[in-house]
Amino acid sequence: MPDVIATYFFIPDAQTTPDEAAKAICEEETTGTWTEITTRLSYVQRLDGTVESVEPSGEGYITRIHFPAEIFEAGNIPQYLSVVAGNLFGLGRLQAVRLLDVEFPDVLVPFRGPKFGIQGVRRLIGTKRRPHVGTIIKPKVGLTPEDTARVAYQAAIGGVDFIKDDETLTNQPFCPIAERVPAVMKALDEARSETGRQVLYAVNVSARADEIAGRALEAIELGANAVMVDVITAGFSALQALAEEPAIKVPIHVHRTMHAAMTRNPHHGIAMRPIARLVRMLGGDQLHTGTVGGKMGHDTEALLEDNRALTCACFGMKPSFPVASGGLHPGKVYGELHALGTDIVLQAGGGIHGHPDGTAAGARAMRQAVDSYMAGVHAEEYARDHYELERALTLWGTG
Ligand code: CAP
Ligand code: MG
Repeated sequence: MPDVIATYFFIPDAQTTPDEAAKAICEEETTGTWTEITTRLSYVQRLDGTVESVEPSGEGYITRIHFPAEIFEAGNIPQYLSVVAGNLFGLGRLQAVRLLDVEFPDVLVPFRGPKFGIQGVRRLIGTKRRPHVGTIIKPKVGLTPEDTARVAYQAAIGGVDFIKDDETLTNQPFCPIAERVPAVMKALDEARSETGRQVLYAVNVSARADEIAGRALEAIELGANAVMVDVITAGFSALQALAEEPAIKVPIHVHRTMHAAMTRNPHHGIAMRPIARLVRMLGGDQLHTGTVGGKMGHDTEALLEDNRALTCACFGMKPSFPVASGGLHPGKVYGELHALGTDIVLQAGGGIHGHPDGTAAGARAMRQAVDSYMAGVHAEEYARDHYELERALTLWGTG
């Protein structure tokens, strides 16, 4: 049976050679510990891991480690992570260690992947090639259900394709799902009667593991046409519970808040790539992966590879829609699309609701910026006869 192959960057401590460090990771995550033991029996050896390679890389080394597939309980994601991303991060013999990527054999991927994927979401919205424009209801928290619906209506008539709750809004008393969802969906129906366009609203259903599927079903019964989960804080199993619930027949938008605690340090933690692979395997239809010019830190080359992990042909799964979000506004659209391509969701919260003429104008400005890119016209030129875009570029520029 093929192995699971994990790739790590590491910096050994002063007393440890690179080979000893790689061996320590391998043993800790398979059948070893810090010392020889009297209870080891010869037949356990079939589960020993192997170090395939250790190569110098920058301030440290990169190693590929093979874990026998038999160690993994097929379909049990928490257990997979306990092996490839477990105790190793705390090993004293390593100054730093980062999980860069992980490859699973088919036998350990009994998951169906995204129900909708890029083409499925495009069919719901009615697009073929152009990037989708999304927005996040802002302020993050605090609006009443009625005012949330009012902001959603303005974004919809302005031309967004997708609206989501922010990552910290769930079911607080000031804006309960039972009131927020009907109000927003009524507003989107009104917008649709004016524009003829379907807009998805992703309700943040992040909750306790034993409540999340029920909360999603409640939101869908109330009319929600998409759901959202904060996959790091709620857990990968929460995403799996949503994706594998047959009655949940709407796209799943995956937010990654808390990811930067693991992904940001280039020497220690977990890179975005393994996270992206897991989210796609487990059924995320859309996933935030970052921007090339937004407010969060970014590494364009790594981001392109992370997006490829979402969209490449693998396991016969549908591709997940990469989401570029965080500090975006109409002046940044060209740079994002030029770098990332058009099979992308461009999301703007402040970049739409901060438009001087309000949310609908902000949405129009984002759509105009996308249309200018698709027409091969620079935004500044396009803005000459597109007032909302011109106002946005005057306020925020194009940098
Ligand atoms: C963006 C956002 C998203 C970030 C998350 C926020 O709002 O709603 O959560 O995009 O970052 O709360 O910051 P703005 P990432 O458009 O107003 O910045 O997508 O990198 O996970
Ligand atoms: Mg947010």
